[in-house]
Amino acid sequence: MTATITAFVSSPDRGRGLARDMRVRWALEEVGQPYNVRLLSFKAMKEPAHLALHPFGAIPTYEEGDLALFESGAIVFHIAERHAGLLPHDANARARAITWIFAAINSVEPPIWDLSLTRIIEGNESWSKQRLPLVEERLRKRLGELSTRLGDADWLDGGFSAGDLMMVAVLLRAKPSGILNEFPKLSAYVARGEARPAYQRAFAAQLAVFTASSANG
Ligand code: GTB
Repeated sequence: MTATITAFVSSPDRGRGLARDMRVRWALEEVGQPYNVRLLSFKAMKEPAHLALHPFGAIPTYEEGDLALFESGAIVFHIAERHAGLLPHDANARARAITWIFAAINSVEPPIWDLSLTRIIEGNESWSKQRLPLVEERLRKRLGELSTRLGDADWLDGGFSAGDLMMVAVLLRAKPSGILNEFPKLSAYVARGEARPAYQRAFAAQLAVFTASSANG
């Protein structure tokens, strides 16, 4: 059964692939599964029909037959479990790849998200300028630790896995700040992820949505 995901009808990132539907599209492309996309306005995301799918009124969601999921991490994990290509067969290697999915969402995404909030959402607050260096240092510390672990390897633990997919998707959010560039090994890691054909297909698909929404005003 073809899954249906949700995405912004007009993404605030202007098609740069930073909204969280991108990681779900990428996972589906990696495992070769076709998918439908239901596009939502911010208003529609807060209406009962969508809130029944997503308690927090956000994207992405994932529907497949009787199954409805929310949370991009859970969705990518589900796709990786159901289809070959994103998790190793060896039980221990599989557990480590799953650990990297959690690490991306729980340990790396929060300081990146905090930086976006401080710069964009809280940017006009009187205390924002004072807080920014603390938030940036916290992110640098976490990226330094990740970079040390990655070392000169191509991927975090052997071959490319759902853990790398999630980590690259998360790190992409740190790119616009310029801080990712301070970590050449991580920049190269992200570039390797972006170069994957499945990533390219997913990126083109979400960009086409933004381009169409701009053309329609
Ligand atoms: N933890 C959830 C998950 O991983 O699925 C978080 C879901 C979430 O916050 N989704 C965002 C959303 O729907 C879209 S991705 N927000 C609308 C709302 O909550 O009302 C977050 C996002 C937004 C904008 C940019 N951007 O402009 O660059 C990037 C990422």
